[in-house]
Amino acid sequence: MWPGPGSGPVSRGLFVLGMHRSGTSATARALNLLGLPLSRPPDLVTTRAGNLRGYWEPQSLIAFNEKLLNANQSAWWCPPPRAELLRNLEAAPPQALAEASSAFQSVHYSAQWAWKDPRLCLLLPFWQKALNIPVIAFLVLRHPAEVASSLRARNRLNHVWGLALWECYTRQALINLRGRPVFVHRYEDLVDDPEDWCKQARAFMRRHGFTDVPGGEEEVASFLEARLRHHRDASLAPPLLGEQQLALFQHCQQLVGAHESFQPQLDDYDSPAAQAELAAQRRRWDRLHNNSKNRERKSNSMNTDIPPGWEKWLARNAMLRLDENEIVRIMASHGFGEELVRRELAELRSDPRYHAGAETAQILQKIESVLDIRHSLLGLLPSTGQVERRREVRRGEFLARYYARNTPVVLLDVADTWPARSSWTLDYFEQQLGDEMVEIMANRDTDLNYERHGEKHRMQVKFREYISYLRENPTGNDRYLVANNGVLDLPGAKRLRDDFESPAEYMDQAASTGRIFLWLGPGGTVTPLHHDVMNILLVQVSGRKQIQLIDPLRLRYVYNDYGVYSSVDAANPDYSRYPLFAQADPITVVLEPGEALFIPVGWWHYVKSLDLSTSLSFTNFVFPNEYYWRHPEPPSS
Ligand SMILES: O=C(O)CCC(=O)C(=O)O
Repeated sequence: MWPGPGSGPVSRGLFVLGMHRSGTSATARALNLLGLPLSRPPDLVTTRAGNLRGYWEPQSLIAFNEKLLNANQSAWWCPPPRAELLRNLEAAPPQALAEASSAFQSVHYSAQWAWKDPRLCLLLPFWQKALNIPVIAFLVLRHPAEVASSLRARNRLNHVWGLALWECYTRQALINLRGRPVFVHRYEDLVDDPEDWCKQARAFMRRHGFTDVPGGEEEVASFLEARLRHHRDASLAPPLLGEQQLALFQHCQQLVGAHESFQPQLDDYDSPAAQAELAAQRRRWDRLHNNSKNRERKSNSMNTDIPPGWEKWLARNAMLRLDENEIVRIMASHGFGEELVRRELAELRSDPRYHAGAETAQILQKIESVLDIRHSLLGLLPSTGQVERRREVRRGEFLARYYARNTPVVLLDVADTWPARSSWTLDYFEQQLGDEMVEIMANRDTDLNYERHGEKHRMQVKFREYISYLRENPTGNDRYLVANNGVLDLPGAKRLRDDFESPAEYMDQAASTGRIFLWLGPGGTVTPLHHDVMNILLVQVSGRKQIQLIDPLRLRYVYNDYGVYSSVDAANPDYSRYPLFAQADPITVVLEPGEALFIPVGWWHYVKSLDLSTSLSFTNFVFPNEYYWRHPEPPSS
């Protein structure tokens, strides 16, 4: 059970500082594995199954910090000049400090903690005042060119901008940490030699009164290994550093190591180029911010105006070239006058932003036509709409017929010799792992979107308690041990790994850490319609599962509203809201014990257990299995 908000002291903590994209997340997670809690788990930002990347930072405090920057007419991507920020933070009223302290205590509940947010480079003086505790810190450094390339790939910031941010965050971190105990390391120190890093980090932590937990080195190494695999950025030409940036970077290199009283030697001011770039970005922030304020004013003052939801509907359909009369007719049926709608359309079409949107929509529609044509051509084959069920598929054939062709198949013989097939009973799990703490997803019955809100549903239990729950509840959807709980990566779960093996024809047996996942739950568990970001082999060890599969060529029929999720309940589609889903053409497969379903990357699937069930999913194929995805997400403000 997690203690309630604000129940613990905030007396001892490690602040993890460093520029965005520098490895602060990996550092926070590593400290966490050495024994420092990061925050209440529901508040922690991490990501989905099979993707071990996470940000390992409490969401509510990120929001708090971003609001602090916004109050200074800035944001993480356009930080304010240091002197101005300090002046404003210094003048923060007691109420703001009390609010900060209470926000902090509601997520950092334990007597010791680590807190990572790159914004701390800028905001540390404020937090020190609000929390009134000694600052002890880890500072992570990464080469500015790598940071800038990463920001470009991930946030589409150009190199000049990325370097200016690196310079500003790094400089402010160094200055704000002056005189404090600081452990400075490079991202690559952690990645290249996690064991040595852990040794040094432990020594530093102990010297400063933190209690670490034994072990953890192996987990740190395997976390980093998995992270690295997922973390390669597209290689781009490295940006050129300015003279002052180079000097700052070189000085940073000299600072690597543990300091009892950190004494960096540097100018207080960023290079003129960085200052100019960030000033330009702040003007952009201001324009964006004030424009939206003006819009708010405009829509408040004119009650004959079209509300934002309808404005968006109208703009989208105009860009998708829905006939103007049809737009007028639909809006009229919702009470909008014809003249108003036609005026709004004319105004919209005179805006260059409309033309940019319309061009994008045309390309999108063209891509959709290509997908539809491919799907209808495949429909000419009698085998389309069925999933083959095969034995003895050799590696070459698997590649040529299924993997490279993005075609699902049921493999009937991959688990024939696994001891797990007979030994994995609830009694056996209890005997082998009963005393281990495991994570499960819980309270799913209280939340229609339990899969999307996975973070909120994580719960730690003794494995024995979960087994008792399964005995008492052989059916239901409230609790489920899923891939995302990472149980097989617990040191105690090693014993289970001797009970099965990665199918050698398709899998790289040496690369299994962090890439094989256990699913254990009652009959009736449902994993709602989604797709994975890589290829998966789902092997049924015991019990049956029913799976609905939808070809990625049917993308526009599944209403992919966010990330990898569909908004349709595939078991009970509401066709009045989601009429296109009627053309999604799902294929149903029932997986019996011992059978394996190859779910190719991007294929949508809805999974329901028909019995109390144990499955394993494998992602460690011998073939490349990493893809670059862009998903729908809410527009950033
Ligand atoms: O077995 C389940 O409940 C879901 C499996 C799944 O969706 C997956 O492996 O991606």
